[in-house]
Amino acid sequence: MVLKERREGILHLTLNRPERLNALTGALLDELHAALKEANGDPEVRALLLTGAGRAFCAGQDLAEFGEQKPDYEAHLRRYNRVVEAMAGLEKPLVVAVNGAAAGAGMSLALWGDYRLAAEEASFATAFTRIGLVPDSGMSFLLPRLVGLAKAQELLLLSPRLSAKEALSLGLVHRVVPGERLLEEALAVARELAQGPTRAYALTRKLLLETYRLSLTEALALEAILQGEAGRTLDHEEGVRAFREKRPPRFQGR
Ligand code: T3D
Repeated sequence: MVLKERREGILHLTLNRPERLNALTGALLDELHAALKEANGDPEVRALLLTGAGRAFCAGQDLAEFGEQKPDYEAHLRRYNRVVEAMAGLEKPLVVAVNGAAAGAGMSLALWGDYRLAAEEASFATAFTRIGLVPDSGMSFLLPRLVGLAKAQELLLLSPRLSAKEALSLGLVHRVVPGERLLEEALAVARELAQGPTRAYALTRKLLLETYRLSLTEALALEAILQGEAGRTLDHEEGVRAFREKRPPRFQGR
């Protein structure tokens, strides 16, 4: 259900239930969680790329998973939350290539990428309230931060289906490319990130999330602590040396 392929320091993950638009089941979420944890602990992996197989990126929760049974969503969400915590806590950058429809929790997963590319034919829909649910998988946390409260209200309450172009204009994705070039372009970004200063990226990710809940004084203090840590890395030494020697740096991710 989750295809894994490693190359050039990149772990390429593909949600692979194309016959169901890669809709999320408990088993798929568990596989995704395991892959994220494994990647995080593996120093050879210095960037991740997430995409979907077939014509969709991910249609969110598989609405057929529970059949006629009434699911215990609160319990089921623990599986989602583990995945989201793993994505938020990644110590390497995550590139997301949205190849088609991203709806509900599928849209949430896409938004957790640090760099998000969309194919021209991709679309985005929050979808939750359309089926009488509230936003989950971090959508209520991320969406207003990405697009502002007013737009988040509209996207969550009315759930319009946004084109890739609209998503770009709202800042939901960083770039839109023709579908046939999506993977190539996403891999190029992932490759660049995989050759970068991995610790500095990890600490930057952490800062960007943490500062939302901190006062300015606390944010400045955290910046100082994490700068101290970044300053002790070999990559920082290499970055300064390369600058002085007027050559591109050769970062090792340490
Ligand atoms: O803890 C919990 O479990 C709660 C967590 C909730 C998290 C959530 O993600 S809630 C939101 C769930 N997702 C949705 O409500 C999205 C539903 N799907 C759609 O809105 C649309 O299908 C898409 C925008 C994703 C794609 O539209 P389109 O026009 O390209 O395809 P389609 O014709 O609507 O769907 C094609 C088939 O996929 C169709 O099946 P059929 O008729 O060919 O047999 C459709 O039923 C099926 N499908 C689409 N989404 C889902 C799905 N089957 C199961 N689960 C889905 N989410």
